[in-house]
Amino acid sequence: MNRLLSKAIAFCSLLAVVSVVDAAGLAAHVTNADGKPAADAVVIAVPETGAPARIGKPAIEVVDQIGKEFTPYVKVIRVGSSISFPNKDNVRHHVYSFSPAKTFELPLYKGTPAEPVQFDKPGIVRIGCNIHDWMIGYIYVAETPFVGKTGKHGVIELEGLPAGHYRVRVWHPWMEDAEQTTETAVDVRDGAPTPVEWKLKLKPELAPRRAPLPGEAGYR
Ligand SMILES: [Cu+2]
Repeated sequence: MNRLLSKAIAFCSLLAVVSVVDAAGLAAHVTNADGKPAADAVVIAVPETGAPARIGKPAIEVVDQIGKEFTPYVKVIRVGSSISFPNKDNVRHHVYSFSPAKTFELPLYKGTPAEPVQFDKPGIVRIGCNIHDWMIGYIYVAETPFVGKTGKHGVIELEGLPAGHYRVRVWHPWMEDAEQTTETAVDVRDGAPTPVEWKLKLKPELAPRRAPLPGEAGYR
């Protein structure tokens, strides 16, 4: 066999291995108690065998303030990542959190604060604004790179998981039961994504999330 051909064959078999590894994944489907899709549900997969693969690096992410709302409402990051909180409104905001996973404060400001905030502990960080009480958002700081949140159809596909045993759980800002009660053992194999489903009891939101419209009752 000539050398070029054997190199080509070696390259193709490498591609085959990579595509098989990439094929393993989880397809999560989350609904409320009535079976309606639950958006903004965070799905977390923790490998049972060995340490989580170091995929990518902690990053600098963004949570905007637009129209007196945090956007996105739920932000998912890996532990060690940082978030910048640019204010895109023409009023000042005062962003804070009292959550044990990260207590911080960005006193009244416009524009982008100079320093992003680093999240170095896993957990849930509830953020608010001192001026606009309805402004609430959540940051889910995950201990694993295998994490994502559902879209409006209540579905999230986690891709690129090494095949193996995982403890998989779900969190939603309005869930009644503790996050730990949702944990389930899942065997992820190469091939089609392994399905996992949850039906969550969700509380009605305690406070209206949208800013009141001009002329409507409510504070500004
Ligand atoms: Cu505000």
